[in-house]
Amino acid sequence: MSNRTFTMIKPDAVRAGNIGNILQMVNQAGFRIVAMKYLHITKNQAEKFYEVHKERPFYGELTEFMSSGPIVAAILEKDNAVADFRKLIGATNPAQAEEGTIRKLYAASVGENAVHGSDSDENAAIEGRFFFSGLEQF
Ligand code: 3AN
Repeated sequence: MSNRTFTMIKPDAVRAGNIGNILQMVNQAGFRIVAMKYLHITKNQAEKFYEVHKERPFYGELTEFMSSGPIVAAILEKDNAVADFRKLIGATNPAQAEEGTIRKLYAASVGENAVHGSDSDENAAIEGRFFFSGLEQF
């Protein structure tokens, strides 16, 4: 069990003005920010990031959406980071997300669901490296 996860505040949540609210929930849940940046990725970069989903029917929609506006990308640290962060964000489909979770509060649909959270320690490391060099992690 590693103590880091990777997250993105997605374009829908950025557009809705929820960066501050979401970061406050992340901090209050005990996560420390190891690395963070605000950037607008290209469609090509989104396709690389989500390559594991390439065969899924929503791949085009997902990569179009993720490159539709700026995002906040971050590496977070806490004991049991991956599992605890997924608990904090709630189910992929906000209609099934528990009360008080980030997606319940701020996500509109399964496609535009406000935040990303890594699903394993291995993917957390891969995703963190996609956005941040060693010099950008503190
Ligand atoms: P999670 O982000 O909760 O791990 P995954 O890994 O199943 O969910 O899906 C990756 C991303 O693909 C989700 N965050 C969501 O934005 C998008 N996605 C998943 N299912 C759908 C769907 N049926 N239609 C559109 N987008 C979807």
